[in-house]
Amino acid sequence: MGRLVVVSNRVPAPRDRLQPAGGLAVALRAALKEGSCLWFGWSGQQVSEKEGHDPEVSLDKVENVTYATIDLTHAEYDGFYQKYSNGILWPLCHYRAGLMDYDRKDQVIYHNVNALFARKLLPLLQPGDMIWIHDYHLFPLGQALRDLGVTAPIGFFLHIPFPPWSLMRALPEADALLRAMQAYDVIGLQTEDDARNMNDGFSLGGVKAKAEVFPIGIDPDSFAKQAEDGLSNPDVQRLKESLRGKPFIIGVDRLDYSKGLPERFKGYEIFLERYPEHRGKVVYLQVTPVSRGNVPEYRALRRELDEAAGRINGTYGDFDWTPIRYLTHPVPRALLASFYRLADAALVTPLRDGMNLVAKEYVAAQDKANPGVLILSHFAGAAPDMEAALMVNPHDADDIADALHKALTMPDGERRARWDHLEPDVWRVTAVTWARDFIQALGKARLA
Ligand code: GDG
Repeated sequence: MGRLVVVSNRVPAPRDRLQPAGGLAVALRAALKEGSCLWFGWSGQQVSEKEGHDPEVSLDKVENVTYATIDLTHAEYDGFYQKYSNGILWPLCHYRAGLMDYDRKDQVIYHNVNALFARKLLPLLQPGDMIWIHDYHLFPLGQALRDLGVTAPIGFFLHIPFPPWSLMRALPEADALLRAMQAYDVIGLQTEDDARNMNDGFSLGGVKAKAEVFPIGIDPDSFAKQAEDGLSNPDVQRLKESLRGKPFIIGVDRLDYSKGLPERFKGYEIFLERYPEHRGKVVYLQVTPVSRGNVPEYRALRRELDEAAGRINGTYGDFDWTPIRYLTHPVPRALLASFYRLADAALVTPLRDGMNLVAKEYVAAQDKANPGVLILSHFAGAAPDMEAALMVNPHDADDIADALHKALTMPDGERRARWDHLEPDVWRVTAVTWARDFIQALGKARLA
């Protein structure tokens, strides 16, 4: 097998390179035990504008992976990352055209940065390489590389949803973006719906390209082990003691409007109102690390959630009981796994989500003799394979409230039966099978 070249907006920070913390890094490490790999992307650093900005590539080799990164200027970061990727493509792909803040200037910067990535990557390429590009920041990168004469197989994977074409067309350059996707030999999406939507776009535009489904997963064995091993950690013990045997609900989401958090808080509020027997007992821990804090919608969401958590705690709380424990900073991964294991129920209620790995992590972390209940949105990419969860419509706070009551009063037999149905898929579709299947498809494209 030739060398794999991975391109994503961000590459793991130096401190995460020896011990990859999760996701893509873990999947690639497992899939690439033997081969070598180049991982190219933005360093995460912004530098001041200089005349004729031409960033240097900085290289760092850790085991079989060479990390190659470039800095972006403030203007590139703003136009490419904040505005076009996260202020336009992200809301649109999550079916929220109304939140799109479109400006043609940002589109130009987006394409310039994609062209810059192509130019900086080109001299690093070797004969026999396969290139795997990730996510919406880099839709046109394949075409930009082809424009420079690259003939290697190039694949693209979209981690987030792809909406129906009638909605995607709200993007002024939607047709052009899809035409550029012809540069890819393999296009991967998370779900059948996403692939169908993109293929509809291709066929309506008379474009020759095909999207296929490569669902992403986690590393369930190591996650399960982490969850169990972590139980003796003093911080996990501290959480356990603070619960004093009371029912415990967990939610873990980046602070993002796609995750359905205001609706979820409202659902919890209705639950406390409608089922007073849980008052003074149940504890709901919501871990919501702040992300993209400079994008206005995210700042507004944070204010809304601060207010809702304050209102719920103020209204229902007591001097010895806090209904919501709401954190806006991250919790270390080793603790999080064991927190899931202690939780009687998990709330995973995105309005739209490419996959949602938290749902899979929660299932993997459970004690099979006494598993907790997953409450899952119909609109997570994970939903079609996890219908044994308590499925909810995340827009319907009453539905969430009733599901919470049902989860906390569910007979043991039903809880175990539901988990028994969920478990096999979490172990069948993993980060490793995802990366392996995609890389195999790309390898075949080379031979075709
Ligand atoms: C995108 C797509 C798709 C969260 N808080 C903490 C923490 N996390 C970890 C979770 C999980 C990861 O972050 C989040 O993954 P998700 O899949 O849930 O969501 P996105 O970040 O939106 O990811 C998504 C994914 O890409 C992969 O293709 O599934 O649909 O939107 O692993 O555990 N980890 C730690 N502390 C936290 O406070 N350590």
